[in-house]
Amino acid sequence: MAGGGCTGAIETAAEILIDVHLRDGALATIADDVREGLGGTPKELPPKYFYDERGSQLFEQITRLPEYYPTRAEQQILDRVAAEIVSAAGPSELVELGPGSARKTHALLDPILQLSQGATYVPVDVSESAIRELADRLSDHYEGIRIHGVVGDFERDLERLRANGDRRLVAFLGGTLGNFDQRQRLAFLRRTRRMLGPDDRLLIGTDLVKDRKRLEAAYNDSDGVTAEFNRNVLRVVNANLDGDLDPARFDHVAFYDERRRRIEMRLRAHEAHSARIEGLGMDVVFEHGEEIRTEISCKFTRPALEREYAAASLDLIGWYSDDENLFALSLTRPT
Ligand code: SAH
Ligand code: AVI
Repeated sequence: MAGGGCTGAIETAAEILIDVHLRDGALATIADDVREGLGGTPKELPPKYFYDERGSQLFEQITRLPEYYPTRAEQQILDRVAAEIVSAAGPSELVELGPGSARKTHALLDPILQLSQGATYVPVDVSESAIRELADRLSDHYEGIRIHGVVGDFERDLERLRANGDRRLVAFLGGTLGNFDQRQRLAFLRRTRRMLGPDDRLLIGTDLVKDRKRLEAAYNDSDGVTAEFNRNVLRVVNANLDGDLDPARFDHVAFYDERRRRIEMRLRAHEAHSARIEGLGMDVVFEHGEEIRTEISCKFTRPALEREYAAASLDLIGWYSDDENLFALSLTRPT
């Protein structure tokens, strides 16, 4: 995301189109989000700012950590049920919100392209490097695929996705729904619901409630990759708003809040200091031990999700879990 350009469309090859909506998308909100988030108490920053090129690479490393089970669990489910879901839904377009590297997406694209040669894949991600890399890889891998990448914010830019009359499968994998709080989830689900025609389907991956030990290990890996990912949000703020926030002055903190069923990730200042954010004309003072909340990662149960889907006029029509019941895929359709 850092260093991204203005709105525009770049034809990179006959079958790849990449739209870039940054200045009026994700980056349009960074000044307001940082002013509000670091100006208020308690301090907080939205998780979408983790993902510049370095942040996207760090997340990719997280997915391969022994402690971080969600990616492997979701891959296992997809390998088992993706073909069945695709054959029932019959999509000729796959829209994926926040695909990252889109490694797991192969499980959906393989059967979609078998069904419909020339199907369209529409990945929407704030990370420009992620969109460009996946577009290169997938266009090499799948002959005939049409890729319409969108570099933008799935909280703001969904209305821009042109409906083309094709039957759509919309995928939101990885547990990213859990990075919203309940109010944001409802707003997001309702907005996504509005993209769906009667025959379209929405497939959502969510992490499930489980024991604290397993959860906390996943967000406190022994190699410190998650800690670096967490600190990366400070680098993104610095790069975009000419700041001098010092990542080395913050400890990584991640714990499970059992009552709220969510992991909270924070950065804790281990000494009192202040930072300057020139782009906002703002000095930020940190007390010793003061924290910035950088992410929540909510964990779910089937009944809780079913209620949330219903509130967004979505019917749960399929529920798929892995062998250990760690993670689930929900298949929904508009009511
Ligand atoms: N779906 C992938 C990646 C999950 S990481 C997987 O399951 O492994 C979350 C992804 O969502 C990242 O690629 C990040 O860049 C993207 N993302 C986060 N917030 C976003 C937003 N508001 N709009 C668009 N993309 C966003
Ligand atoms: C993208 N999202 C679902 C990840 C999660 O588990 O909440 C982001 C992450 N944060 C720390 N590790 C991984």
